[in-house]
Amino acid sequence: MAAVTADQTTQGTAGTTDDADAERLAAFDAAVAADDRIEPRDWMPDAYRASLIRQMAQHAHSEIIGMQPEANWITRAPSLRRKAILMAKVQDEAGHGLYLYSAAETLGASREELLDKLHAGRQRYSSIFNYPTLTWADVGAIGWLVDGAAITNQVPLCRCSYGPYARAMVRVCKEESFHQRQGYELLLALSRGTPAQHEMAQDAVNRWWWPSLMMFGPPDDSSAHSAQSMAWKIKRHSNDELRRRFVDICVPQAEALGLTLPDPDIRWNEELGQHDYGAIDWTEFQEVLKGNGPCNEQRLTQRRTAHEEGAWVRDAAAAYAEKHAARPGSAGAAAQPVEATA
Ligand code: FAQ
Repeated sequence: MAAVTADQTTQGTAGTTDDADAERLAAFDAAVAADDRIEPRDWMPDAYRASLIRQMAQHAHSEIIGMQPEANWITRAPSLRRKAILMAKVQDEAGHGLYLYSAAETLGASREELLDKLHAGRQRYSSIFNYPTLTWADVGAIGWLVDGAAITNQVPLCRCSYGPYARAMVRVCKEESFHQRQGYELLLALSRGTPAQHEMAQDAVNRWWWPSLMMFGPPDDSSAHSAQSMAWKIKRHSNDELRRRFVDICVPQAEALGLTLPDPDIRWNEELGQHDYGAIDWTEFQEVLKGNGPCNEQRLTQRRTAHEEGAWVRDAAAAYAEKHAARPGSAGAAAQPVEATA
């Protein structure tokens, strides 16, 4: 962004603080309008920073809490191949959390602070991860539908106005795309398997369909943040636009899978060139957000326990870094072990 940097703000050319503020805001607005990226050292309005931290924190928390429902099946995967794939996928989700916490750090929000807020119930994570994984087919339904919804939402975030968030999304989307395909392939194998396997796949889709639609957030007329986030080009599309796009993607895929989406009201709308779909139970969504979903308590308790049990790892890593930083002539990175060459 060729705008005013945070350093320059202390030496603005305008005579008064008001003038300087107006100049910085105008530069920020112009950068957003021109589709330039806002970078960490650029000046930005406090509300823009706060809104990004809110969304990115929720996103990061979703990635790490989202490891739980699928990790539940790692020990029970039906083959070594499926187990290896699932382990890699769950590990990828941890990686996504790390990119996002690092991106949030560029806004001045430390990972420690964000995790404390998650554990205290003061920041959200996606509603979808408060549903249980009851059968092996749920792993396929999560890959196909949950990762599919995540990609639909996140591809436009690759063009988010905030540089570090947009760049993190590029890699995340590539990996989510692979996750979505493995879920689809898993469901296809079950759908074409025995009648019992087909039934298990259909039951998983029945249970995950509606919560997946809720991932996109409340309807546009009750979305508190959409208008401002879209004006700032954090979000590029509204919740309902993306939800409808997701339905359009899923309808032919369900057909190819030989599975039925559990909504008798889905039909092609010739005029809109998109599918219509049935009414979403927004009361259920609000209840999950309030903490009353089937697994809210379990997910948060497990997260807090994992954090407490991992304290020794964080302590050891910090002690190691401190020891190496204190070595004479060491700049930290120079103290890394060097691989032997032949
Ligand atoms: N769950 O005004 P809006 C994944 C809250 S990653 C919980 O519309 P906004 C990968 C919202 O925060 C999935 N809360 O908000 C994976 C706000 O509350 P607040 C996560 C929700 O921000 C796959 C209030 O409702 N992805 O799945 C939800 O403009 C498999 C009003 O809502 C992201 O986070 C919800 N579903 O739009 C991992 C993507 N929806 O803060 C493991 C980035 C809304 O006022 C396994 N985030 N709320 O208290 C976004 O795009 C947006 O934040 C939205 C919400 C679209 C989620």
